[in-house]
Amino acid sequence: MMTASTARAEDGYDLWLRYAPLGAATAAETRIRELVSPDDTPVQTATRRELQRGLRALSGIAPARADRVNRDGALLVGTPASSPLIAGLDLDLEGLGEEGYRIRSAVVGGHATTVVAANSDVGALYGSFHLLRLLQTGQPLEDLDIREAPRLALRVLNHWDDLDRYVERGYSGQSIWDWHRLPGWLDPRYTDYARANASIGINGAVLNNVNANAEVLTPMYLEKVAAIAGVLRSYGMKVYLSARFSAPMEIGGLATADPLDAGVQRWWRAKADEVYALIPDFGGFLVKANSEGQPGPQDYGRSHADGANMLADALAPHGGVVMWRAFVYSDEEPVDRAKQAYNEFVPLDGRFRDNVLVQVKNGPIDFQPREPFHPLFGGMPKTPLMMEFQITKEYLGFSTHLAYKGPLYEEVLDADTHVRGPGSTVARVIDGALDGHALTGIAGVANIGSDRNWSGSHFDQANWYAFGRLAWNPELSSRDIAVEWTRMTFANDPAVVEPVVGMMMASREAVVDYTGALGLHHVMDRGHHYGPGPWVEGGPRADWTSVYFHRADANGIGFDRTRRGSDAVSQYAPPVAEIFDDVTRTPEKFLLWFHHVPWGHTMRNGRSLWDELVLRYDRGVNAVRDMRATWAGLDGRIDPERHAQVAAFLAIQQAEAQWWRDASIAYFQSISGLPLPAGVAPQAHTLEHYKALEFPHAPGDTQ
Ligand code: GCW
Repeated sequence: MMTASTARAEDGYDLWLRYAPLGAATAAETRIRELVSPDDTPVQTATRRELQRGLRALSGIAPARADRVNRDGALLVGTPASSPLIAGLDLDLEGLGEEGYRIRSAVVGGHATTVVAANSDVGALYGSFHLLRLLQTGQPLEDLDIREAPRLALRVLNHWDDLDRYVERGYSGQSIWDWHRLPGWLDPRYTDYARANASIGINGAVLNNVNANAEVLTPMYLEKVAAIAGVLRSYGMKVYLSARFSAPMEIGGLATADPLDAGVQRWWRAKADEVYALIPDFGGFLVKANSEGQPGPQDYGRSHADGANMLADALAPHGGVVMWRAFVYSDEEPVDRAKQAYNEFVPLDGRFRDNVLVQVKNGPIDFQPREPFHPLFGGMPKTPLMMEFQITKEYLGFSTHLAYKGPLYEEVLDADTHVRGPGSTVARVIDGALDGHALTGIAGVANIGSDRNWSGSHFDQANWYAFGRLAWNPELSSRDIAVEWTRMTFANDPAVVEPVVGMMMASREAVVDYTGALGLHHVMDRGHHYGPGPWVEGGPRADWTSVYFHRADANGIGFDRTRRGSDAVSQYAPPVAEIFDDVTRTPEKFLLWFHHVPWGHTMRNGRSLWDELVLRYDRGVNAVRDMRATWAGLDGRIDPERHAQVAAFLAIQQAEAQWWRDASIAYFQSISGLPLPAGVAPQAHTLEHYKALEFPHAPGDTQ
């Protein structure tokens, strides 16, 4: 059946801000008749415009604009400073900080009114987006009494975007930053990007790749950066840049980048002054140093703290921060790669300046479909630790596979580090509650590009959305977020919401199953990381191969990280370490992450490990087949353009899941020498066939 909304052509550009018309009954019940909101600052203007746009589209009728409340059904927005009416209400706005807000049903001037009140314009903007979300998701506007404030201070996207618009690990077109035409041409996309981010509370963006080019710090580029900052500012967003540690040599003509060299320190101070003269609210620098070939303080025998502090001192007079990445592993170090960041950084705890955050990936290896939480969370109590999640799906099927990462984020945030007893969750480490840090943050490696639908696929928009919502409140449920997103992105109809949310919630586990379950990791093909490659060995470094990580041999499989092995388990607090050290207590989802076990190891369900692994591959493929069938059943309930693309991508995913399954089984069977469990179909081709496949132009191949 075609309804009015499914008849609209949709290409995904509007994201979750489609403001699709509400049904007549809902529109009549929730209609805002009058809008009273200030319009004196850029943020106020942005807020008012968004409300007008949203309210008009949702209800079909534009609200009247007024300076005071004249009728029932009014919406009053502002701060005590911007609105005498709000000041007169004497609302309790304490504890909301600069970004929080209240939404209240009240009687103003004798009229039923919805009030969005905050301490700052940005808070009122966030509150307005929240109100629009209530309307979009079909909530009643009665008896509202909402108090919201973000749990984390810095909620930023990391764009791995190069200045030539190549996006490292990007699967959605080119960089949205059109550097060549900047600053003269401000693509309207920048505004829509900022709107989308503000709607979920993201308040910062690192514009360029952590594998940084120093040129972004030259005057020509800083002018372009300032132009972007000008657009983002109206939506409460700050810009940050990735700083290349050797910039003083590359663009400053110095002979060294030694952080203890006075000339180098002067250079960075002058550079910071120059940046802030152009961008007074510049956020600061993100740095990847001494990692995967990037320059850093260790090139001069200095520590990560020396490097971070030197930059922190340059930024401090202006209020900027340094986000120093902990994603480091040495190319000589024979130590288990999973242990290296912890070994490097824990001794530096307490040695960083106040305006430094150490940014830690969610797990100790690298954004795999499943990893245990990084042991640095809880391991550096004196240092604010920032979470780094990947939103782009480097290891979860690029943009064609449907994999909702909300459950992955949730699993990590909810993980209990036990460092201060039970309840010491990763969420409470990063929100500062556990160790009393006020400077807190979270970063997501963006999946945004020049594709019309921004993220490469319609469902990948949900990962951007979920990241933002969890950045605001890391204790939200990923299912609730999926419901919200589905209602706004597709429809409020339960016949759409239930199946779509069901698909989303099962999707990440499906990817885990068909790429390698039970704690397997880093088994993808080399370089571009597209498709299976459990056979990958040799090359420049052992810890870039698959065999290093799965360690499969005739006897068994898995990386022994117990006390008898690499002892990575001891980097966790004792109650956690004991569990991970004990094969009978380790959650089976992490079995092969922490243990090398015989192929015949008995799983909790009584099956052998080998049989279970094979059945998991099948389970993953079957889950994709089910998603496809579910989606096919939604034909006619979703607009045809988006429905068709999702359907085509699911077909790709099914074929690739089968490929992952077949190739992986072929490889592991060549090692285990065991027969497939009864009833399991053999793989379609020989192992040699899968090993010979090459993808010379797959995204990520050339860089
Ligand atoms: O995930 C890996 C990627 C690299 C990336 C690196 C990092 C930006 O394969 O492309 O480089 O991690 O996070 O620094």
